[in-house]
Amino acid sequence: MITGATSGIGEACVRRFLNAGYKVIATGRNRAKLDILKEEFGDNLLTLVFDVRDRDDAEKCVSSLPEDWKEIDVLINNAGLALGLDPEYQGDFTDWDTMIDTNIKGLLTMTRLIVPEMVARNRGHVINIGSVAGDAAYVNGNVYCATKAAVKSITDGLRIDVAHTEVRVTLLKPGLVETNFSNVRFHGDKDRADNVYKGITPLTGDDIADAALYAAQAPGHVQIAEMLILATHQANGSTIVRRN
Ligand code: NDP
Ligand code: 8X3
Repeated sequence: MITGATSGIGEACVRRFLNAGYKVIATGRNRAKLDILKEEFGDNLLTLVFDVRDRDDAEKCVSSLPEDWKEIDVLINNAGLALGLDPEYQGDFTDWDTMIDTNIKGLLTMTRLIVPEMVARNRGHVINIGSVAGDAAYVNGNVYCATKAAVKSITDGLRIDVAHTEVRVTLLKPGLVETNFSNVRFHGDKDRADNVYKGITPLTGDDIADAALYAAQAPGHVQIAEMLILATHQANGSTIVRRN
């Protein structure tokens, strides 16, 4: 099951896991995009339309899964976003709420809905998409960075809480990945979004999907706890060396 499967890293994960022979439950808000994926991939793909912030709807969708789709081997908690890049003292309340509700509470909702069945079966894997932004705050990153720091703590906490089982827990921390992320962050300001990736070869969604698949396909006794994946000219959340 992959959340936020309609774009970027999530969509790349859908393709990678399907091509590796998994059956995939793609979840997202964009029904039209999910329908296009369904048309492309057919019976090995099941789609669920819900917003991860809507707990009741998420629960309803998960419990509506057909019997032969109920055993989830891998949950990729990917749905998330940044909104704004402003000093904390000038931040937008609505943007803050949306980031916190999606990146933290949405991820927790999906974990709470899916992991009990993994624990009961003594098998499963949760892959959370954190970020280099969670390692340390960068200029004007404040609340987004905080949500990804929370994802790190939540992931570590889950790993502790399922350590008596065969369930594995992985945190992937990408750096700059060229997706729709910056368009969303800058509320559709394309020039500002394009600037984020100027002078550097950014990662792609496929690069992160490769890491997710590697973690999922590691032998059962191997738990890839955490991976920081950066473009070659990015050293951390703040240090990016760009070509002129
Ligand atoms: P995209 O904007 O391309 O994709 C984000 C996906 O999340 C979309 O499918 C979007 O759906 C979905 N989504 C957002 N909010 C919700 C919601 N409330 N309910 C359900 N789905 C939702 O960005 P990325 O692929 O880059 O982002 C994926 C994840 O990777 C995020 O968690 C992001 O923080 C993280 N990340 C991204 C990095 C980057 O540089 N791009 C680096 C590090 C981490 P919709 O189209 O409906 O909005
Ligand atoms: C996304 C990467 O550096 O834009 O989490 O925050 S960054």
